[in-house]
Amino acid sequence: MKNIITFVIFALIAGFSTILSAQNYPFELPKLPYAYNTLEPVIDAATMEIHYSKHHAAYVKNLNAALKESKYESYSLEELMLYAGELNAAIRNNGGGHYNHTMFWNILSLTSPFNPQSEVGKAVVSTFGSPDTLKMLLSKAGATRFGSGWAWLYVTTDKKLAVCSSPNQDNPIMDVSPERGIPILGIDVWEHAYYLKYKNLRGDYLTAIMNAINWEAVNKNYQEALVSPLLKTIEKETWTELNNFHEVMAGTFHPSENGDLKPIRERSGELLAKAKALQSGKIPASFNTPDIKKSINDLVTGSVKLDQLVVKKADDKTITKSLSSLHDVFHTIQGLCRH
Ligand code: MN3
Repeated sequence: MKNIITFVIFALIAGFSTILSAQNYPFELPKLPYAYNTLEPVIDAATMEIHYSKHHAAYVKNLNAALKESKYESYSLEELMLYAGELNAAIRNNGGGHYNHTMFWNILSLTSPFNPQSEVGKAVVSTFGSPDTLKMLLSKAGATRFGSGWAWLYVTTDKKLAVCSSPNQDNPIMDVSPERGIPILGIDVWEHAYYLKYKNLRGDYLTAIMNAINWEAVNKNYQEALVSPLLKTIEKETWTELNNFHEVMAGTFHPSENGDLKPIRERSGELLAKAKALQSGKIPASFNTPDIKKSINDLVTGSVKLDQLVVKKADDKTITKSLSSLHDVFHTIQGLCRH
């Protein structure tokens, strides 16, 4: 019975989550939620038609071609964003293009004004002071992005609102982005988004489009981002001290599984130093629990013991056992490795 209830709750949550997170290969061009001329005069019908039916369609087609028979065929669109740093340029650029444009069509409207009573409205006012200040910051981010790219309003891992821009088809979900979080409003500043109507005047396009934001859709994106498991994943992936410990753990434990104890005999002191740094560093909010704190303390205790065994030149079997139990403790924090 409990399993059934859990399943039903999970299915409900999954059903409410964004369309994007459910997407998998082969990806499809989503239906445009309005006619090509709906956003006139801010975006003219010709620009909208070319942007959607040529540019976005090409991203989807090229993404599928690049993914075909690659090891990334099984990745969701969000997973492709998360691990963009290891993707080839075709998957990264076309995957980003598909993700970003799918959001872009949905956050535009001439009939959904800013609502200070909405959840995102309250957050915008408390973060930026007013919607006009936010619009100014977004316009500035878009105007100062050299070449092609995007301006973003996104939810940080601390669940705050922030503004940034990205080059090409990158976005803040990507591990290659200096600013990390979940985008809830993205403005395309590629020339193909405005050149037919605004020519070289990107600033005029930005001023106009700030008054064509679908704030109801942004509010929905905001509320979904706050509870998204993706946000917690990004939070963990940006936990520097954990990543540093992981790097030494992976570089010593995996060779030991194949009987090679040289790496741990050389790096046990380094592993201990990384464990201590993890203990004294800031724990991200979602991970700041008594269980995780205990595991981190256990990591330090275990690393001290392991380092002492290495110093005393203990035999391979003893070292392997100590490292293996340390690895088990690590995974109560880290979760399962992706590789
Ligand atoms: Mn575009």
